[in-house]
Amino acid sequence: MNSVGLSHLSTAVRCLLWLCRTCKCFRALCCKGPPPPRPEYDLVCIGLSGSGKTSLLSQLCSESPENIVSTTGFSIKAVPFQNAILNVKELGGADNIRKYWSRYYQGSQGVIFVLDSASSEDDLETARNELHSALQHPQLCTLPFLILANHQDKPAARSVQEIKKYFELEPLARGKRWILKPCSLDDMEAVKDSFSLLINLLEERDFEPSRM
Ligand SMILES: Nc1nc2c(ncn2[C@@H]2O[C@H](COP(=O)(O)OP(=O)(O)O)[C@@H](O)[C@H]2O)c(=O)[nH]1
Ligand SMILES: [Mg+2]
Repeated sequence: MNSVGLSHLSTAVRCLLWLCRTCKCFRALCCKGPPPPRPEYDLVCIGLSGSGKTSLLSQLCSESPENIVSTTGFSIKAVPFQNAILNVKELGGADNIRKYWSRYYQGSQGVIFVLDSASSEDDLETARNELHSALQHPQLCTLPFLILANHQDKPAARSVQEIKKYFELEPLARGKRWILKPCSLDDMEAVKDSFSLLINLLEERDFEPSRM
């Protein structure tokens, strides 16, 4: 390149730099940086053994269903969504583990409670008692809750209205932010929609004056 070409090039570069410095729109187009990081939220996922916690979370992480084993202690998964990453701590739901759940609540920003809508009356009652304890626990009672009435594909599954009534959610959870949704492993799009609603609730908390 000759000296005239070089001088034109340097003028063009200087013009570009000036435009970037002075014009916001031009800067937005020309100096596009990486997208802003997605917010992360720490959630706790509880529910009796067999309710489907690991299966649902694994599907959301696109993990192979063959690798699912019963959760004896707890496990943590980073579940990616378009507008947020949810760091979900799943607590094992066996009888001898549930009494330790509350030791793992600290730092949670939201709760996912999974129940088997087709379970026996006894198990449904146990699930109701556990959900009531969680909704009233000092470390969880102010957090948004997503309650997933799972196993809806089974003929014996109770409807979401039956579960709402049986779990006495209306009086207990009045004034709290909670979402109750029917779901099954067969319809992961519906599960993702339910998680999007939970993310909306978590985002709302970010803008609450008390947290600013
Ligand atoms: N039919 C049916 N089976 C499910 C559903 N969700 C989970 N399961 C099955 O229930 C069993 C227990 O699931 P798992 O995810 O280990 O439950 P967890 O103990 O709550 O983690 C597995 O065999 C799953 O395949 C569902 O929506 N419908
Ligand atoms: Mg599990």
